[in-house]
Amino acid sequence: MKTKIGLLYGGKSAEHKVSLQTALAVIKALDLEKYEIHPIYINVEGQWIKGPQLHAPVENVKALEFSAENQLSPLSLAPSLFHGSEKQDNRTLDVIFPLLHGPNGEDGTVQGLLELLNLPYVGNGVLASAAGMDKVMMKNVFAQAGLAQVNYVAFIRTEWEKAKDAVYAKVEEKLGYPCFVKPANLGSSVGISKCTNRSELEAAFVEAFQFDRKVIIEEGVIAREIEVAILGNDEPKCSVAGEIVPKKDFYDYKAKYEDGDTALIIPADVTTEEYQQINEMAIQAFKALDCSGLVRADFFLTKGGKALINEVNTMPGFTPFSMFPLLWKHTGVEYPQLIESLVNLAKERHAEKQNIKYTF
Ligand code: G1L
Repeated sequence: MKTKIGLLYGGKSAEHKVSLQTALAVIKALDLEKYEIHPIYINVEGQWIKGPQLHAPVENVKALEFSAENQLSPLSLAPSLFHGSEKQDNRTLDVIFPLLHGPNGEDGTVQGLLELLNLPYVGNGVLASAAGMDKVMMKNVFAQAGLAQVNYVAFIRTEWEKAKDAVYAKVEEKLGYPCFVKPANLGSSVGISKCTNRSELEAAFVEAFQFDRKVIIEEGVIAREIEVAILGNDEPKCSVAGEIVPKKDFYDYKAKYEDGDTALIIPADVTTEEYQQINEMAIQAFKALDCSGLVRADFFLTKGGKALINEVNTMPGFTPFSMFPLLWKHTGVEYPQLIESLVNLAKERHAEKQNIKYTF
């Protein structure tokens, strides 16, 4: 019997278009002998729209942007409630593949909905998705796990508003310059500033607080940026390492997302000891955050060969040209195989959960 994949994409976020491109690539890679593809489009208004089952790859993203006529209540995805366009076919969707970013998608909310519906889904659960979306939470978890990372401090808006000078003084005392000011709660690099003095620091706080009520300030380090990809559930495996070489001093949102002003080097030129360190830390981070399915783990590697974990991305870029799939390709796992593994990991995790007792 074919596995029915519910492909959930689009969304009310800045990455709507990225999500569509990714959905297109995933559709192309899914083996139609093994999988039925049921697209579910979330438009920019946030409406859920069920498309017709796909029997062949689609040519472009236009074919994935359905009009609001076939609106669907997210709750109707529930096994007992599901009535798709194929009414004669009572089988529910077997696995949901959520390709969504940002608030309502990457922060655990969609995962929560899928939990309530008891539907298997690809990737991280509620806890890891939510913790992975909040830089302060994530770093606190890493600290508790004993993972090496740069020094950081965090403030909420009201703390800052009440005593700005004390806040700046604390940053200077704990971290000094240069430092980076970031909104705690954003997957991308909007609202991020590099500061080398007090007046830049003041401007950076104003900027970052536009995007979140919580701000994190990180010590600036001179280091290479190394990333690895993790795949698995309870026994996660690590890919080869890749390096990101920014062509500018500091890689801002525009350089990263619009200009493609970075070079990816895979495999990264690191020593066996450096790779071993990164591999172990990435798996530790995956476990500390209770991740499942996948994660991209980003590191700083200092001149002295010390690895510091920077962050993990629970929903990494996922086109065949993104770091995560490229890292697995160089490790010997091609894109279609990667997708198949993720679907199997989703089924596995869901099956295990069915055996858990909730009462006694
Ligand atoms: F489903 C997975 F595999 F967990 C998954 C989900 C989402 C992998 C990668 C992504 N990535 C994204 O959603 C995106 C932020 C790149 C937008 Cl498409």
